[in-house]
Amino acid sequence: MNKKIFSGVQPTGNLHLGNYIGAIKNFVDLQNQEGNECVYCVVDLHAITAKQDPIILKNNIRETTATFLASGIDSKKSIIFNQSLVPAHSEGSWILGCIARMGWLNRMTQFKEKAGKDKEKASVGLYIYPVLMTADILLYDATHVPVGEDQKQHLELSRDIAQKFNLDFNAPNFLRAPEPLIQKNFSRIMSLKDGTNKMSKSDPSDLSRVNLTDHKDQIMNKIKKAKTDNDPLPDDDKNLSQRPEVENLLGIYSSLSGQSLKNSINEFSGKNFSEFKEKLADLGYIDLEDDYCKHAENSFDLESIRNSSLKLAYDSMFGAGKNVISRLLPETIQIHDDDNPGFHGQAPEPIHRNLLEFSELIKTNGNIDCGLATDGDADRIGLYNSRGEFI
Ligand code: AQP
Repeated sequence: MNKKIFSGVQPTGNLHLGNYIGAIKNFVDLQNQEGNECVYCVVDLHAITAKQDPIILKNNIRETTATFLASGIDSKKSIIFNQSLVPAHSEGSWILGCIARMGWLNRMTQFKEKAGKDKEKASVGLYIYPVLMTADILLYDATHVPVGEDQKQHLELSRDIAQKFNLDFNAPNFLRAPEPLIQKNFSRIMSLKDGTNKMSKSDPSDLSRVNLTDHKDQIMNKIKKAKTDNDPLPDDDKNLSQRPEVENLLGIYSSLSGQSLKNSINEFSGKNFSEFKEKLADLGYIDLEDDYCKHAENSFDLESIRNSSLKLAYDSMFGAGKNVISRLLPETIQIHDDDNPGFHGQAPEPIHRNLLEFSELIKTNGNIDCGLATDGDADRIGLYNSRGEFI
């Protein structure tokens, strides 16, 4: 079966080995499988659930896109854009927020972890983050969502929301419940400083993670300083769960070398940590640097990829009558044409008006050399003709 893939990454800082092993490596593999249709989104609306400096955020959107490209995501094969340029994500999130139940959201462990002890001070956005994520996925009628293990619970929530919507409105299969695609092994990479915490962009210590843009010597230094314990490297996997840091390092090694944990243990049994760490640091250097710099420096390329992808993203939502958002609202408020029960009429003031207008514009200008683009400050979206003029 051809898969329709959707996934996103927050532009909250440098992407790290956890993002790479848990998600991006998988994005590239899926993109390269014949017949798959992939949408990879830089989810900037998710990023603002925590306070962001707008200038740094803008820069991070660029850097995340450059890292996507340098990691092997190909803009000719996959759709790449940033979420805030497609208003349907926020619109869908509101509608689906009216379907999701408080009790469901109260169970989300990521909110508990990120909000910490003082959850009264966390943003409402952080609390409803999984609803926005549900909208992201359902908008594109995605069949599969590649994510790290930490997002599994959110994916289950997306399925619950889709199923409740279909049930509430007696619309079987109207929204598709997506399947998570989670690596079987090493799907949760932990911090280099604490094997019980996941590797994360927002960890204040840069020594806790290997950034995909780190130089070789930086990686060597971080791996050398990575926490281990006083026991030797194990000769079997028994008791590894009592040694989370060692288990994590061996897991990273296994994942990057494409071998089982058992084989990695055999490879290093009886050897000392310095030898193991040296080999791990070699593998941990994913050679993105040249490609990354090339993409990061060429902001014109990034803009044009985003702009051409945006059109594809809209097309993908509108493709084959699958425009979920334009049907969500009529479905929700149950506007039916009695003579034709299969047809759902339009809401009087459809909140998806912008989207429809854009779609019409794109269709009517289909033969003209133009595309969706932003103005110079990337704050406004519209149609440009081939001379770079707003039309
Ligand atoms: N440590 C991890 N191990 C495996 N997979 C991971 N992912 C993130 N961290 C790990 C996966 O990477 C994808 C993108 O994640 P994200 O950036 O959207 O959000 P996140 O999960 O919250 O990642 P971070 O690094 O922890 O970001 P911050 O610090 O900003 O919250 C997802 O598929 C995720 O599962």
